[in-house]
Amino acid sequence: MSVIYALATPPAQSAICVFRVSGDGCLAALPDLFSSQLDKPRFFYKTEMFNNKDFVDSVVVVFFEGPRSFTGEDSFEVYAHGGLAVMSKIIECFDAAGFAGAEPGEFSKRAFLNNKISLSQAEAVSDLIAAASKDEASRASMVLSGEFEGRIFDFCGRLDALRVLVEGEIDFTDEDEVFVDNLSELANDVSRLSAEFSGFAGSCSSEQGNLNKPKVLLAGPPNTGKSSLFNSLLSRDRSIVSPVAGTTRDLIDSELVIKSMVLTLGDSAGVRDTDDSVEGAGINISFDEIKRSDLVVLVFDELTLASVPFFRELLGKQEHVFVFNKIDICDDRPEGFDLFVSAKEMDGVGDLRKILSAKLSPKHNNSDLTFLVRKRHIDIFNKVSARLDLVSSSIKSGESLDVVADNLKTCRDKLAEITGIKTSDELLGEIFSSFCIGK
Ligand SMILES: Nc1nc2c(ncn2[C@@H]2O[C@H](COP(=O)(O)OP(=O)(O)OP(=O)(O)O)[C@@H](O)[C@H]2O)c(=O)[nH]1
Ligand SMILES: [Mg+2]
Repeated sequence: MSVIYALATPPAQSAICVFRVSGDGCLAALPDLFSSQLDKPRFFYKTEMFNNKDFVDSVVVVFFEGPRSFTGEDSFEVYAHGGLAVMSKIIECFDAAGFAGAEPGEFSKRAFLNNKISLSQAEAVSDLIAAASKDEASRASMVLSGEFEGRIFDFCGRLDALRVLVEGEIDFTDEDEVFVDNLSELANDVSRLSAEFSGFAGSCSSEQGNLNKPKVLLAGPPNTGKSSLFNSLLSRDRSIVSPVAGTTRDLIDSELVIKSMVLTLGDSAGVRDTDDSVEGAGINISFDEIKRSDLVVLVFDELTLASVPFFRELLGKQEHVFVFNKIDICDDRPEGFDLFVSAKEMDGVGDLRKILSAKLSPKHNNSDLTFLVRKRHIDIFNKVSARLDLVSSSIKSGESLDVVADNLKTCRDKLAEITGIKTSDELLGEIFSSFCIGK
């Protein structure tokens, strides 16, 4: 295979950047590229990189001899200073050496083609990198560890055992040999397999990022400090704060991480009667968002207590937290509030985070989900489940065993597409093109 290279770290100024190079013959270029003699694979060498006698950077290099490398090919990695100019000098250097820029996912694709990892493991590498929460990362790791594939292989083995029985019965029907002596037992075996498979499929989810990401909305009357509290929770000035009532007109949202939970936090327009059509449109959005949110944080101050009953009625049974803000300028602690804070002084903001976490995590934990998989896997699971149901009903209704055998074969072939044992070039191209470059 040709020699490919890619920047494996983001193309942005940073302490270090890492380049990967892979492909047969790439190690022959090492003496021209680096000043030190690199003898041993898997050792880090501090050396200097040159582009045809022009100094490029002081770098660290490690090389791997295939098949003992990520891709299974000869490869090496360069750790350089993370400046944009350094990166472009290294790219020039690799271009001059005749290396080609890698396509997205090309390193993982080569690892798969060289049997270093399975297709689902290659996909899990990509998902692990994209994971936004600890939960997603651990579910992607479960796939990467091979556990997911072990389960698929187990189902394949059990399908094979059923196929041997059914196909044996078809092929040797005229002979004395008995493969299936009781059709209803066969139907039961298929039903059991189908139920277990559905249970397994239920422990997989393809949704990433949005998976159970709860929506929390800051709402209430104008000027109570919703945007100030929004910014305090995010620890940055994302929403405009001003003493003018009706500052926030649109819905503003951002991701907020509390412990290992990622949630969407929204800041909304303060609700009041208004003749301003733009503000009115914003207020309508606030009403809609209140209904769509998993938890509404109602923010009041001393001047807006009269509207508390209106909001209580509006929320009904919806999950909510009543917050009284601006305690730095008010000593009263009115009844009926869950929390007293000062967004300005960051007083009580930590307690609000704790309340959000406590109210949301029991409903939004994914402990029953084990594997983070791709949408294509879910599509395959649905097809396999439907076929298995068909198999058991066709046995029960006494249909020809040829139909049963055919459906079992389809299930088996579909499952093989998950691990990549039977996958078309077209599908491979589609899968790896969704990866990012350098992976
Ligand atoms: N003293 C004090 N002032 C606050 C506090 N929180 C917000 N304010 C002030 O209250 C005013 C309104 O704050 P915002 O955060 O814009 O209020 P809002 O609820 O988003 O207002 P609208 O978007 O107009 O509905 C600003 O002048 C803030 O500086 C606080 O904890 N203490
Ligand atoms: Mg606001």
